[in-house]
Amino acid sequence: MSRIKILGLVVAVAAFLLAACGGNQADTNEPVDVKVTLGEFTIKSSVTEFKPGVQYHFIVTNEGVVPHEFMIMPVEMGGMGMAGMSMEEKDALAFMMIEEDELPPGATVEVDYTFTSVPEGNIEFVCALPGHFEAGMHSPIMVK
Ligand SMILES: [Cu+2]
Repeated sequence: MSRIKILGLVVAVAAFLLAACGGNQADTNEPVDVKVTLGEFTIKSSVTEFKPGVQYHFIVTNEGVVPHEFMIMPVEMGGMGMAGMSMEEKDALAFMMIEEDELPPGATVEVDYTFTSVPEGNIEFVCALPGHFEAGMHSPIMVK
């Protein structure tokens, strides 16, 4: 290949990359609303697929009759490790959390969160109050 052809190729690749970056930037300008509903013992979300670098505006409502909490965290082996963990250990694993004090019945809490990278493992929305996870209060999401 001649030097001119290689230069042309480099310019074409650079132009393509610039275009791709521009597209991503447009996406991140507006936060994406994510409506999450907590109940006994369910977590429902309007969005279950997330992209790193995009700002998400979580609107979390407790429609249940007891307080709940909301966490985004890795759940290994279908949550089998969760039972042996203290609340502090679970909290330390969480990417983001809204504590039960802030989510009494009927409460709505809004929090912005951006995934900085694609996390390893199975990521789920979780309520880790004693017995709640086991009763079904977790819901898998995708970050890719
Ligand atoms: Cu709960």
